[in-house]
Amino acid sequence: MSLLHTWRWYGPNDMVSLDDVLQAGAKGIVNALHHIPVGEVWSVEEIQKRKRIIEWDEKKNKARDLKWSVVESVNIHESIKKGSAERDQMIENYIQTIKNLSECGVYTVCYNFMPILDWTRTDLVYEVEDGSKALRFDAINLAAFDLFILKRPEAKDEYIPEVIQKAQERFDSLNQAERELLQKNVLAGLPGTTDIIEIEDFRKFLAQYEHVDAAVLKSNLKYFLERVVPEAEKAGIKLCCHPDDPPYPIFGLPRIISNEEDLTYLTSCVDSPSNGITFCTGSLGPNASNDLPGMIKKLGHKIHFLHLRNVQRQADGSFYEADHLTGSTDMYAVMLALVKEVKKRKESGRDDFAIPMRPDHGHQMLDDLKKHVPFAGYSAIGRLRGLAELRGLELGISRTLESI
Ligand code: CS2
Ligand code: MN
Repeated sequence: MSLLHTWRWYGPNDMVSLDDVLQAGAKGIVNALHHIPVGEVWSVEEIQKRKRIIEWDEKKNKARDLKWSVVESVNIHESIKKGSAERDQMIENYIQTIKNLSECGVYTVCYNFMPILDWTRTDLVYEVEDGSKALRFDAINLAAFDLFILKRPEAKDEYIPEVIQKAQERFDSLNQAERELLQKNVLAGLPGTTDIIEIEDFRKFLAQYEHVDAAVLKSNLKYFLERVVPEAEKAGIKLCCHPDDPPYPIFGLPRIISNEEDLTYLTSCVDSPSNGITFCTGSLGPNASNDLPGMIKKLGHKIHFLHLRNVQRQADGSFYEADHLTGSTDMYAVMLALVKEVKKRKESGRDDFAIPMRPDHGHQMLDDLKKHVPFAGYSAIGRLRGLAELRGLELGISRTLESI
């Protein structure tokens, strides 16, 4: 098998231990220094400290069979996305951080370019058929939050009358506690933190994006890449941009990494092996017109990091996170395209054929249902199941292709 099987680990406070990760069969750790505020330089000392925690087993006094393979994420400071005054300083800091990572031997760096929020869901404990719990995005609940809780003035012009009507009915049917929970769910979701944005702050942040439409955000992405990618290339760093989740604008905020055209724009901003993609099937999946295996065929050579998970699309634009092999995305076709990409890389002599892959989120299930899960989507057993299924699928496809 050739993909590098990895696991997102949130650091010493994670509910899943590094010994658990080893039992899950992962070889690589995906980690970030979440305690350092966005925009500040990650010092060599801080990086080394974390690397040692991951790679060295103090109790046994020997190396663990785990490497810190990917940084997810060195987040992009809002000034870079908005194009505001501070951005040049923030870009300089970003460059220093990736140089420091390179000095410590960590070479793959994920980021995203979503304004203000990371992924957005309305329900973090949606019960699926088998009793396990998943993350869900309910399009009507989102509109209800936008129109009647956030009360964004432009919102009423952005939804069609039918959705506004349904959102009104939904809002009326929710009691106060349910409304508060909806607000909390929507405004959570910055990976690695348990912070929830205050609604007043969210309104302020939104106002700062008033003049940033998709064209401006795109040119700000280009500005960033033109300055950072050459330095990344010199340092041997592979940057990889994670797509928007969900893959369309919400709250009037532009989202520019949502489909094949966007990913093509991203990679064409600066043509370099250091300017790549985090291919997240779960983030691209809610848009039915995203042909995921087709995108891998065209853009596969630019993929530096893989997030594999499935979503089940629902009629009104809602979706929930399904099991890894079932749902609206044909995971077999995705894996087949990936195995072929690995083969192509091997044949052309590329040394980065072992693309790091992680099962993105997983369901909260079995014993984990009794536990407190600080980071939604990141309990152990659902991801263990996901990784096992994906690894089996990969093994089956690779062995079959080799034998015919
Ligand atoms: C992640 C992303 O938890 C997740 O879904 O895949 O949110 C990811 O951490 C960031 O967007 C990447 O910068
Ligand atoms: Mn992802």
